[in-house]
Amino acid sequence: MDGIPPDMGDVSVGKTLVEYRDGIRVISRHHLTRDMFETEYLDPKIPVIVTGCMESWKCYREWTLDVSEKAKLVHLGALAKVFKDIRVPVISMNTGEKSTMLMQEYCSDRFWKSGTWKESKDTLYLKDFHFCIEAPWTLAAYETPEYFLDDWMNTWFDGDDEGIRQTFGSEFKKSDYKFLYFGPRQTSTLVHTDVVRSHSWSAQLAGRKEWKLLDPSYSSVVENHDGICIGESLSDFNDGVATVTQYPGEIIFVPSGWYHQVLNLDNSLSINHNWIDSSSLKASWQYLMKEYDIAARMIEDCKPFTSPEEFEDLVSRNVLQNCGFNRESFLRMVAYVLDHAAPLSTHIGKRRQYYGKDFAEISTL
Ligand SMILES: O=C(O)CCC(=O)C(=O)O
Ligand SMILES: [Fe+2]
Repeated sequence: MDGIPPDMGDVSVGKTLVEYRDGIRVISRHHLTRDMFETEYLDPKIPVIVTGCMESWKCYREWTLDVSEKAKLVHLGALAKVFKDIRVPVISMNTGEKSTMLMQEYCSDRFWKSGTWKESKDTLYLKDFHFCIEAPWTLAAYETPEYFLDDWMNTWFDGDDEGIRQTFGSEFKKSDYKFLYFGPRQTSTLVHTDVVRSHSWSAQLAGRKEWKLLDPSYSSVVENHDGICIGESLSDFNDGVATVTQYPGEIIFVPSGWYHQVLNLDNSLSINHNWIDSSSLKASWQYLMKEYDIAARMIEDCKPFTSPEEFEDLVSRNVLQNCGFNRESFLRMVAYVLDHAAPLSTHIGKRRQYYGKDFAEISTL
């Protein structure tokens, strides 16, 4: 039945009771400790769907309408009220063109009739909306589960205003890697990996999402020889691809380096964070270094007209533009997080120190 996850029965993996849904494990928060998440999913980079984390979230209760115990609809009126006259970024599914409009307008009967997107209108997907920055009161509307708390990117963006200003210039608007996605059914996101090979967690508030996840050992099917994504759709492949439906109340963990594409099966509302943690630091750094090589090759023609320093600077600026990080800002993030690390005695503090040393060896931090 629509909106209700199928009951696949329980399976034991090690000491844990899990359920398999189309090759992806589904596990309740009550059976998953932070330690287990690290050893079974985070460190080996295995995707997982976690249930039972969102029941107390205000946004899960108030920005949605209950249809049955598990099925939830997007509450257009509540969203219009919460975000009122804040401008939200939208992308046209027909042309790919990006624009902004007021949330009130996006939720209005200009686009919707009885909870359905009007067919006569170009389908617009509201995505990559920095809702915590634009509407800081929504920070209290949810709580990042403990599994995803070792978040170096958002710790740096939230905390080091001076470092951010020096990296991006004083014109730079405050930013972060916390997003709201809201789209009518059939809106989609094309195949990609997340920014600088970060992990992602995505919490489904209303409607269902279909995920296609590509095992990283098959990445070459969507990449050229430079490792740049050229594939338009994971639907063209079977090997290495898991296709799984995510239901309201579920959080999916998409590990660093996994290509994924997303289709909203219903009108869908979700919250997502991208994050780099201790264990993905090395992969992100290696990705960034590869981006330097690619950026340098792209502007090789400029070499005869620039000094080595100018050329380096140009490459670095292009990488910052393309990836949201360059070498300096990445190292600044690492130094900031290690300086402001959770107390060393804590588990996360220990992991940060451990992986921080490992990272120092490859990065000359
Ligand atoms: O929900 C979407 O459309 C895309 C989400 C995504 O790519 C992510 O959470 O990493
Ligand atoms: Fe993504």
